[in-house]
Amino acid sequence: TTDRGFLGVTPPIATSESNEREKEVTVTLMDELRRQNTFESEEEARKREIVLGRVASLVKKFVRTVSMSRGLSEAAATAAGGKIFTFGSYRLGVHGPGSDIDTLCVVPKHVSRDDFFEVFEPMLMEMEGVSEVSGVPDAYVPIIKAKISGIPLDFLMARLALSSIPDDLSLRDDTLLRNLDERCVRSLGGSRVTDEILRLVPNVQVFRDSLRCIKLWAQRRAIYSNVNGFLGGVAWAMLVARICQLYPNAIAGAIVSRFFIIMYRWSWPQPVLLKQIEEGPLQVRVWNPKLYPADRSHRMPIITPAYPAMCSTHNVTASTQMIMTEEFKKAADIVDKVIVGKAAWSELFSKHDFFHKYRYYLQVIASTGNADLQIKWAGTVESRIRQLVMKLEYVDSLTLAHPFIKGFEQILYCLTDEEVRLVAQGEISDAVLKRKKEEIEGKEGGGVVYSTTFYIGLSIEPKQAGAVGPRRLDISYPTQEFTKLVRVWEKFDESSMSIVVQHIKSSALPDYVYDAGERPQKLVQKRA
Ligand code: 3AT
Ligand code: MN
Ligand code: MN
Repeated sequence: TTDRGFLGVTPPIATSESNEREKEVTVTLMDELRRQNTFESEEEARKREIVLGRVASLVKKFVRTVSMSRGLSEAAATAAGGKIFTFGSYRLGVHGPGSDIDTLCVVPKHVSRDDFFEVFEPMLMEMEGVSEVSGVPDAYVPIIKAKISGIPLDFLMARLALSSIPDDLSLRDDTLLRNLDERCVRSLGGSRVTDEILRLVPNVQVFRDSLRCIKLWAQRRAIYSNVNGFLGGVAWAMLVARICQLYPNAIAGAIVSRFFIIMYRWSWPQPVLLKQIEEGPLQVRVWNPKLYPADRSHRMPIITPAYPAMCSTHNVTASTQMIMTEEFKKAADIVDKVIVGKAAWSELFSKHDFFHKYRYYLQVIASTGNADLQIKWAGTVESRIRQLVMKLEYVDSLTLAHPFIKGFEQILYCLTDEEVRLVAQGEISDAVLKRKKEEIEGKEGGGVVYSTTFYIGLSIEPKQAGAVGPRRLDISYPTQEFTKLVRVWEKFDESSMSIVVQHIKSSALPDYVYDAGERPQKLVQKRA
């Protein structure tokens, strides 16, 4: 708590303790979260600690090795230190079984980023129990992914302007960022933000339990995804943290209930802040809508608490904002019923109805003939989908363009070149969808096509009374603009990558978008 006696940019709304009923529903909420398998086992938790211990030693060994190769004595090389910090869901204490451990490796100034990929990565590969090591040195935030004893880890690195990294180093001091490479500043960001969030909530356990509930709800309702214009893990964490600040003595059941009501009524674009935005020692922009028009365009700004303050919700569009607001309302109604005993928590976590909700859908199909290339191409297309959504929002008769949060991947085995051509154009027949790899082996012509399909649900304005003829929906302009936009990607290659945007009726949705037994019955008959 600060010298003003509270955490946050305003005083709390209420400082009262939770009542008996709120305590009861907190117990049933935690039971439901366990039933939904959101917690890892004690065995897995112990395994993670062992893995982290081994990683911490490896980072020290890495720093020592590089230090000695730079001519430092053995004693000086050992004193150079090296330290790991975790961030992401593991650091927040809301990870589930199978979550990764996001790990930042902090090294002294004489250890370079090249060393991280040329020395640390091979050391990692040699470690016992390690698999699937893959480094991406040229990413915006360079990263090494690996699995140790079956636990996935993401490794980032930051090189500080210090000659040694002591075990008790803290990353809180903003002046540490001075004279650092931008990639190091970005890599430090995740850890500094998570630590700051934990410092800014009045009760960490209440925050964790509440966030675990909100994360599960957002995932089930298909509104957990930063790239697609919804909110990512950090943004959801900051929203929950703000509600915790407003009710410092409330327990999880009460926080969750207030969360939905307050978020439903929030007067956007008023930002959600966990503390006042501060200036700092770098020549970087700090979020400021008074100064920067780009920041003024943020519809639901949720601002990170560590310097340099940034908006974590840059991708939100008019459509995704509407969808999230509607979900806040629905959830608030369910939680109201839970509190009076007329609903169970499980209702809050019911699956989304995206593929039942709209009459028309857009399919955005990205395909290539190569698995590695497909990951990059599909990722590029996905990261531009919000641009398509924004263009669609300008179409008169469209009230909403609802992007689904994940793409559906297919490997298609084509018998002929003609089939390959059709598949690349988005004409994927049932025969091709069902064909097995063995059926094309040893055959001339045809080949394998990797395709990823993204869906956008379209809500069309009802026809005006007295209007003549069917309502025509013309989306050729936004879709053409969108395909042009993805083709200007610097690595785009006409001969190996294709992109198709087409609209289909809901009855033509493929079976793979539904769980077993989920497909509306009438439609199944019509198709048969
Ligand atoms: P999980 O439990 O792991 O699913 P999480 O919140 O830890 O949830 P991630 O591991 O995907 O999620 O991400 C952790 C943080 O890493 C969040 C963000 O600060 C950073 N991050 C994630 N993806 C990227 C990315 N593509 N580029 C840069 N930073 C990223
Ligand atoms: Mn993670
Ligand atoms: Mn991760």
